[in-house]
Amino acid sequence: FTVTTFGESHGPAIGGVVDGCPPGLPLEPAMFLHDLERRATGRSRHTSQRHEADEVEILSGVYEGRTTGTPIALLIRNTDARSKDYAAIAQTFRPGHADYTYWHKYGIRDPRGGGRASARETTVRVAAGVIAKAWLARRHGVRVRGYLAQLGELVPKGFDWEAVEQNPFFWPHAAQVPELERYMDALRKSGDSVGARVNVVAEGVPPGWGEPVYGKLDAELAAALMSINAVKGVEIGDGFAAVGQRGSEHRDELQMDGFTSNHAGGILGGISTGQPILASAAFKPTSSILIPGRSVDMEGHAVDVVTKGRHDPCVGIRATPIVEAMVALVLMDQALRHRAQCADVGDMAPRIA
Ligand code: EPS
Repeated sequence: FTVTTFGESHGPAIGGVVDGCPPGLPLEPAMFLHDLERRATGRSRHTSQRHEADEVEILSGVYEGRTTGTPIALLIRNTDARSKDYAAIAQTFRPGHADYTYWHKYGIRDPRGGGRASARETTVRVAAGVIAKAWLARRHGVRVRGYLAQLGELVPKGFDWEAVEQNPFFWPHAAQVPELERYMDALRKSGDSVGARVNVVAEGVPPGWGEPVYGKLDAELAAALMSINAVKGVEIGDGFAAVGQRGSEHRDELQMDGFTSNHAGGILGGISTGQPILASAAFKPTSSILIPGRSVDMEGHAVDVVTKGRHDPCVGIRATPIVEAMVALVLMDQALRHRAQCADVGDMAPRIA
């Protein structure tokens, strides 16, 4: 099961090909609306004010509302591209941005904005994730959902899944939302940006998905989450907090009615335990900001760079659906691989709840 994407932020369209989806899965354009809307720009004053329609066209792989098993090509036309936003910085490199590394790798400056480095590319990941979420839910009853677990220095003071979809931050504690609004308004006025942490929980994953050495479930998740723009850290379960724990604390004890804790984040030895999978991604502060930063231009002169345009003061605010999508894509791939190799194992292994 593979996904590839194409397109630039300021080109005519973006899109992708999802290959290896089993036949027979009901799929229609309306199914993409919800998650694409959750990720989209311009839906609150706290994100980029670019207004994209983000409508998915299914070009192939679906017949009479069901997948056929052939590659599913998805197309999303850019409807609000404005590459002239980048004219002022086209000869220089934004500090902290991939402008610099792309130039060294390809020797070409793409005038169409951030091009492939823009978070616009993540639209297609979310669209592909819709397919994976639908297949996982239908075939295995798996549910993948996420929330914003930190915004700059703010952390949730309570937790309620119901709250997450009722505010533009995906924040799990409703009473704190006004505080987040004030925080973001002040940040935007200052011209600066902040980072964020997104947590994702996948429930209903049976024990046994993953590989023991190469292609470990946690390694695949880490690679998938790290491949999202601006991600600088990934944790599974307790992640880096495990460094300061004792074995007696970290190990998840087993009883016949289940595990007593989930420090491992639902994965042991690269294979799912049957507990919820817990993954977390750290997003860096957006590099395109209004505060001048030192850089060099392409002729080697020292310059100060200020990035105007329609940028997110915190790219993590819109990232919850993206992290969910990447987790779902990895789980679907692992489920299919597991089915290919181990479908006959059945209930031979004794199970706890
Ligand atoms: C982004 C910068 C802005 C955002 C964009 C992400 O776009 P651009 O500079 O390419 O016009 O609007 O997000 C989207 C367009 C999107 O759909 O997510 C960036 O620097 O990553």
